[in-house]
Amino acid sequence: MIEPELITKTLETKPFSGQKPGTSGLRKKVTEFQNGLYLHNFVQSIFNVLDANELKGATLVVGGDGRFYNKQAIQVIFGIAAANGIGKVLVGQNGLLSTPAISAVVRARRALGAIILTASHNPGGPNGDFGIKYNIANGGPAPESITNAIYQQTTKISEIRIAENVVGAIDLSKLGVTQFKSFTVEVIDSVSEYATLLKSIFDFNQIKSLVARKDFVFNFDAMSGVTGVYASRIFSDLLGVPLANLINCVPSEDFNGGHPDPNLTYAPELVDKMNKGLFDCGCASDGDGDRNMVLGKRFFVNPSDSVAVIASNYQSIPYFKSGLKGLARSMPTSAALDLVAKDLKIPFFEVPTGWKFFGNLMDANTLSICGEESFGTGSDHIREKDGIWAICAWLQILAVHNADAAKPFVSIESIVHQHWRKYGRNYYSRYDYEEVDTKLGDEVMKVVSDGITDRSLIGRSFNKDGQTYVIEHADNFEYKDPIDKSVSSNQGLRIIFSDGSRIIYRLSGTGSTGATIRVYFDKYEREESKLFNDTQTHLKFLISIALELSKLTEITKRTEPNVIT
Ligand code: VG1
Ligand code: CO
Repeated sequence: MIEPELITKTLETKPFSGQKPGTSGLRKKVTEFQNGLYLHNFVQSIFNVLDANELKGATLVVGGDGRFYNKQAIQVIFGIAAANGIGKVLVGQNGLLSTPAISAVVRARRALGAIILTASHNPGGPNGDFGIKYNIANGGPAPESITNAIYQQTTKISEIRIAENVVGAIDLSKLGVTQFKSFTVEVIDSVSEYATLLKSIFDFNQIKSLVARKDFVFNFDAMSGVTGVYASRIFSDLLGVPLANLINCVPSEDFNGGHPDPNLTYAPELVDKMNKGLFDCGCASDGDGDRNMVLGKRFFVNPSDSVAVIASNYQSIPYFKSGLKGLARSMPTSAALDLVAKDLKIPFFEVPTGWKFFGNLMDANTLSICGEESFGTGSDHIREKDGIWAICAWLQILAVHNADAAKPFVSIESIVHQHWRKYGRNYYSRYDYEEVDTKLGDEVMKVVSDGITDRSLIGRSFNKDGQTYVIEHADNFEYKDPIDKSVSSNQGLRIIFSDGSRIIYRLSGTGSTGATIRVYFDKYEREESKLFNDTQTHLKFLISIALELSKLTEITKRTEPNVIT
C-alpha cells in the first residue's frame, strides 16, 4: 500500500491570554477550549519548547479520561504532532488511557513524552471542564521549568503547523496502525501494558485468594471515569471480583452528571453503602484514575494515613521486597508518613503540592512510596499517582494479614488502628471553600501572609477548655529540589504550633471558576486514650483558630466549606 504524504499547512494565530498550566496542566471550561484555535495554540506551544532534533521521529503517547471533547482534541493533536516531526503517536483505544497507564506506556515504550487530556476530578460535559497536560520522558508531569516555558510560548505564538489530512483520519475504535509517509498512529489496547506492570508488582494469586473468601466483599466505584475499563479487566478478569461489585464502570463524557472526585462528598453512593456496612472494602478513583479512596466497613481511611500504612506494610508487596529507598509527601499531607520513614531509618522528603515534585527524587533512586492528602498515592513503578495501584496495595496488605483463612477476618479498620497504636495518630482534615470570588480568596490569603511577614503571628496563644496552642513558626512554604536545585516559592502558608500541630492555607491550582481556598489541619496524638476520637470533634478548636486567624468567614461570608475531608 502507498503511504499518503502529509499535507502540512501553516495556520496564522494570535495568543490567548491565561494559558498558564496550574498544579496539574491547563484546565479551563470546555467552551474556552472550543474557541477558535485555543487548543491548537497550546499544543503547538508544547512542541515549540521541544528541540526539533528531539521531535524528529520521536514517539508520543496521547490519551485521556474520555470526557467531552477528548476525541476531537486527539485528532487535532495527531495533525499538529505529525507536522512538527513526531514519528509515531500511540493512542489508547477510543482515546482512553488513564493517567497512570499513560505514564506506564511512556516508560515501557521509551517515548519522548505524552499529552494527557483530562481535567481529572473536575466535572465534564459541554458545560464542564477540559484539560491538557504534558508529561516528559520519565512518564511524569513536566517540571515547572518546562510548563513555564510552554506558557511563555503561548504568549507569543503566531503560527501553527498542522497536517490537515491526518486530522479526523484515524478510527480510534479499532486497534491497529495507520501509516502516513514518515508518520504513524497506533491505536493500542488501553489496559494491557498497564496490567502487565501491575502483575509484576503484586502477587495477584494471593489477592485472588482474598477476593475468593466468603467473609470478604470488595466493591469498586469508577465514578463513570476512565478506570471502569481497567476495573473490569484487572479486578474482575484477573482478580475474580464479580462484575456486579464494580459500579459506574462505563466511562461517560460527563461522568453521568457527577463530580468524579473520590471523596466523602462526591462519592455518596459508595460512602452510603459502606456506612451501612454492606462491604468490607470499598474503593473509588477519579476521572483520570490517578486518585483513590479506600474505605473499610463503616471506616474512612484518611489518604494521609493510607500512604503511611502502605509504607509501613511494604513487605507485603513483592515489588518492595528489597526494601524502600525513601518516602515523601506533599507539604499539606499529614506527618503520619514522616514517622514511618524515621522508624525505617530511610530518607524522607516534604515537597510542594503536585505530583511533578516527586519525579526527580524517584529518578535519582531516593524515593519509593509517596502520597498526597488529596487522595493521591503512588510509587516509583511509574511517575504519576496511581489509583488502581493503591487499591491493589491495600488488597495485598489485607491478603497478607488474612493469609490464614481459618482465622477471623482482619479488617481495614483494625489494620489502621494497629498502625496508630504503633506510631500514634495524626488527626487530619481539609476544608475546601469552592468557587469563592477571586478577590476575596486573595484577601483571605493576604490576612494570613501579612501576619507571617510582620511576624505578628509568632507567639500568639489560644486557650480553650484546657487546650492551649502557641504559634511557634509561620512561613510561606518554599522548596528547593535536592536534585536539580530548582526553587519553587509561594507553595502554601504554614502556621506551626509548639506541639507540632499545623494549619495550612493554599489556593487551589486546578479549578476553572473563581478561587478554591483549601485549609488543612494536622494534630498528632501519642497517648492510647486519645487515639480513637472523632476527627472533627478532636480538631474543632484548631479549626476555629484557623478561621479566626484568616478572617475567612467574615471575608467570604461562607459559614461552611463545600467539602470536608
Ligand atoms: C489538587 C490537589 C493536589 C493534586 C492536584 C492534581 O491540586 O490538592 O494534591 O496533585 O489536585 O490532582 P490543587 O492545586 O487544586 O490543590 V488530579 O487527580 O489532577 O490530577
Ligand atoms: Co486525577
